[in-house]
Amino acid sequence: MILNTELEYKGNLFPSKIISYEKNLNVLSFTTENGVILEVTVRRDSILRFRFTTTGIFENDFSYAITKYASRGYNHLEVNENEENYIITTSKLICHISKLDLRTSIFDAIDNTLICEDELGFHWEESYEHGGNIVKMSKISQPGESYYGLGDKPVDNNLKGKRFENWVTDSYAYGRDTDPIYKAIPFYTGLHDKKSYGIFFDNTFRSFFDFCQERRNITSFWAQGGEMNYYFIYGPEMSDVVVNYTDLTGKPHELPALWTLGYHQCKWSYYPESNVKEITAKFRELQIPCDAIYLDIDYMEGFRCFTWSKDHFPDPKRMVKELADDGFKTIVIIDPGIKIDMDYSVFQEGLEKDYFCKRADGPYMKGKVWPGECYFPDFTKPEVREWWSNLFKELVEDIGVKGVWNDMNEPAVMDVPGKTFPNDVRHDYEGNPCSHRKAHNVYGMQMARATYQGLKKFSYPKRPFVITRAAYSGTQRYTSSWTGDNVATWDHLNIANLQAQRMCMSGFSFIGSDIGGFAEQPNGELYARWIQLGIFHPFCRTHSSGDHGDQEPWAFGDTITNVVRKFIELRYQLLPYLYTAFWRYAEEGIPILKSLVLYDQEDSQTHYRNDEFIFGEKILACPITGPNQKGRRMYIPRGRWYNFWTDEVISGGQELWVDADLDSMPIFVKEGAIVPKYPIQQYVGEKVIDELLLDVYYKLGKENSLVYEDATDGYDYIKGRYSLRDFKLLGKKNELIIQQHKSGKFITTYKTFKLSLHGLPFKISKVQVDNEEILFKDIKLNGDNTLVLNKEFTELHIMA
Ligand code: MIG
Repeated sequence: MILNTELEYKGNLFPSKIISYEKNLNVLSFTTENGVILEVTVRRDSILRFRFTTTGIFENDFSYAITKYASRGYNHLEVNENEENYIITTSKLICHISKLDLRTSIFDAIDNTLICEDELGFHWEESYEHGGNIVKMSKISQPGESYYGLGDKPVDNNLKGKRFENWVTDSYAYGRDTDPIYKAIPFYTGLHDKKSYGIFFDNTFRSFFDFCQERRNITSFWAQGGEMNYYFIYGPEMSDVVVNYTDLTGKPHELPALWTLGYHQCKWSYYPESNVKEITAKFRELQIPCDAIYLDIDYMEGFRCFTWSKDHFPDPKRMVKELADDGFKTIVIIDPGIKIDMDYSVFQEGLEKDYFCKRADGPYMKGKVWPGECYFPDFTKPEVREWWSNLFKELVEDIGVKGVWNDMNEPAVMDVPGKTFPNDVRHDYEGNPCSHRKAHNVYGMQMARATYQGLKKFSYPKRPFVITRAAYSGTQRYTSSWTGDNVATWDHLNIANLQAQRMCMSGFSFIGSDIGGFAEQPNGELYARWIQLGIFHPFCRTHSSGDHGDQEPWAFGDTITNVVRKFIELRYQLLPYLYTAFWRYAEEGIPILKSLVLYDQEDSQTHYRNDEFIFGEKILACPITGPNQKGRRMYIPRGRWYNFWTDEVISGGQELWVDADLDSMPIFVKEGAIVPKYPIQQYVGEKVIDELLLDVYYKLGKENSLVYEDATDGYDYIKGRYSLRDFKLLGKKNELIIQQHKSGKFITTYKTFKLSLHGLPFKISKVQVDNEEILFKDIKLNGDNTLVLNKEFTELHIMA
């Protein structure tokens, strides 16, 4: 009889010395005496994947995060060895792997700078309770190193000195430093010696990151199960790190329709129909642009997904059509919990087809959410996603809903410890059955993906639009997102700013906050300041819980209404500029918002900045973040910038006071920029664009600007029907030259550009278009330095 019930605690275990090495094309395997295998895959010259097993065998290699469209291929790969190390060399990196214990050090292949170095390196602890290992990694933090990324963490940009957890969690009224919250994006960027690299720890179990908190010079990450499986991504530019991470985990599968970049109005809840109509009518009456109106959970019958309340919305199809006729797209919420109700067809079908999640011993996973007791589809099973996607047929195809908003998909469960499923719940995980410990962080992602598949199918030939609250790395391929249940306080305006920037540097640019705050009520000033920030976020929506009063642009009196209108109008004017930034994101993975460190990492002043950010490529914005302010100090990054309101030119690389009364905010435009603008519209498509305004900011020297346009919706752009204008500006003392290179087959509705020349240092006396002098009367040159000319030019000379 065995009497000893004490477990043998072995503590941390480590790889021992390498006894064999094998190379299979770009996959290098190193096996140690104690049975650890390290597999290094050279994905690109700048991307190495490190994967460890302690059992002599790897599990099936499957990841929800990595996209099949990721680029692969490298220019150079060489493996050598000396007494201590194996040495892997690509054209960008040199990686040493210690023969003694598998520890790695990575160097820049060009100048040999040490970039990233293991401390203990890979180690593990056996998990008696669940089996498998707690997998761990520790690295030495280099002198002066800073850290960025990790998705939606509500903290200052630089993560140094802090520890974080990744476990997707419903976090009503979270605050600064609350952790974890809604998203799990286990990707960070390190920056030292003006060089930047990234680490993506592709492990969906509950994971942790410590940036020099526990020990001053050590950064570590670990997970409660699964494999030590991470990608090392080298820059040295931080923007390249983010671009490569985004390439690996995916760019949006299509551009969003232009209207999704307009202003959206939401509340929990607008109902019944008459209330919805009142709100939309008020937007038009007050001439405040708005493209989308939201229905929260009360539009349903007893919170049953895919149903409508007969009392509140007797004829949804008619209503949705009437709203559409007035330019409003209707967006509805869909949660994962399916009400246990034998008379409810969605429930019946899910039950019959065995689509609901079950506990380890067989019973269904039963949990309480809005509809009462529910079962939950297992979205990690492809067949279930297919079924779910088809449930949208009526909503989208027949009723005409234009977007779906997935909430509670962490998954959130009420009145239970942990606020989610218990750990033992089983999931299919794409044919790799596992417990909730492994599937939790991807559950919401897979729900949003299934919703996306439905929207894509039934919106066709238009583009789909989905919003999700929960996310794991890669979710950006399918959907946009918001930052969850924030609060109407000034600090939350700061948090929203940080979260949007952080999501953008974590590969997920289609992000915004509940403008004004979800919980509690803002005063007019806070709301106006938040709108000013919100118009620079890729997703721009006011939302509130509605318990604390109204939160529409007109809810705070005329002064505020006018400020709000002014900034939403600016958003609409800047739509072609934002759309171009989105196109660059979808095409190349370039984040739409750039924190100053991402914009100029060589300037160490940027490493701890939080408030200022670059919107697109050329606009610098900074919100006012407190009450009663008439301006603020802010850091202007290096280069020369035009004050957006006054055209005053200032030199960056310094902190400055900038005036900004309530009807203004600090906005600057990079010199040399050409910023495209549309006329103000009440909704996208209200007007036929008959002239493109180009704001041209003179610079002594060169600058490039892009303008991307297409049909604003649909898929023709994929077949080449887009219009891309590449402008090259060259400013001289007595001359301004603009060259235009046009590509794509889309023909824009307008025939002319209206150029507005800012900061021109001379009086115009001659204008030449494609080598021919043009008479002033033919170009409509005005005294205020605006000129109207045909959009087809390739070279324009404006001369003194
Ligand atoms: O338990 O649907 O974050 O945006 O309005 C609250 C009601 C559920 C949480 C979402 C919020 C939404 C609300 N939901």
